[in-house]
Amino acid sequence: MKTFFNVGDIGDLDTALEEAKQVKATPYAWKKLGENRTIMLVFFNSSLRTRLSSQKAALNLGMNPIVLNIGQDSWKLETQMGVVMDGDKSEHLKEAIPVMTSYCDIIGVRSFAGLSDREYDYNETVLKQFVEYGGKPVISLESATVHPCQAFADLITIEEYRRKRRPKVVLTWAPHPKALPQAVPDSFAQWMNAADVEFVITHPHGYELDPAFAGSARVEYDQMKALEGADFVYAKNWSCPGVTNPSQYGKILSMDMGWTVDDAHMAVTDNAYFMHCLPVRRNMIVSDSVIDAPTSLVIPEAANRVVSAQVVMKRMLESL
Ligand code: SN0
Repeated sequence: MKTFFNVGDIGDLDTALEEAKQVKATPYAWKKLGENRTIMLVFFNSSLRTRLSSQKAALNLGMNPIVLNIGQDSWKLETQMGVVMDGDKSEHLKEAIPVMTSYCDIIGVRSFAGLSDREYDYNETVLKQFVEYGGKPVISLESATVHPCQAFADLITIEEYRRKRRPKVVLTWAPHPKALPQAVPDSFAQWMNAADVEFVITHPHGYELDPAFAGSARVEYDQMKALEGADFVYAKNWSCPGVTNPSQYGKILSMDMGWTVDDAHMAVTDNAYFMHCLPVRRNMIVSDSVIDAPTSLVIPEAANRVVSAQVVMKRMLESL
């Protein structure tokens, strides 16, 4: 495996889920595979789970992880081509990437959407430069439009907790005080469309996800109707994807607190589990009562981030 960006990169999902089960049961069985191998984890943005679960997954495989926080520990990096570098950016990605990849066997990159230039974000401009100038396998640790390690962990969690062969999974938008990227809902939609589940997306008008990710998923604008009979409720805020109106890209269109997932919302589900990728703003996205209930999966979901990362790194090591 040379890249881990999209669901297609992992191949057959049943095989991947079976491998995840094995990795979870015997995490240290591949300690020799990563011997004398180095993974570099590069962060342009903050992280808690991604950083720690990626390091833990690498250590489980016997690899040496190196973490770099761009702009804090390193020079500030220029990511745009052809610019006069007379500002605060001291080094260009065109040099920084091949230098970093000369020190490692696999590279993971976190680079959030800037949310101002839709084309720049949706072309995955920064991530693609790591492929082009790095020459080593690349993992997206949340880039402009995808967060595949999260979506894979979400699928593993759904597989573990499902009580029906084909559960109903509802992705619901919820309010947030800051404009957030679309990477988490984009990837979640992409993976749920590929999985054997009944998938419904609900959000206020204007929040339509890019069709490349939403695919043929059912979109229901009435949140309560969408949640009826749900087995899994996956809450997430995202800013305007700019599908229907490109000039609104990255903007907050609604702060409607009626969309906060609370007991009244969960009451219409089939005793659904609650999921969120974290970090979560309590009593904005979800009420204390719902996230603190025994049906909340946020902690096991986060724990599965080690499992998803380890399967991906294992596959990459096997193909080096
Ligand atoms: C990120 C996002 O893409 O929504 C990371 C999620 C894994 N979330 C945030 O940036 C939340 C920031 C905040 O202040 O709540």
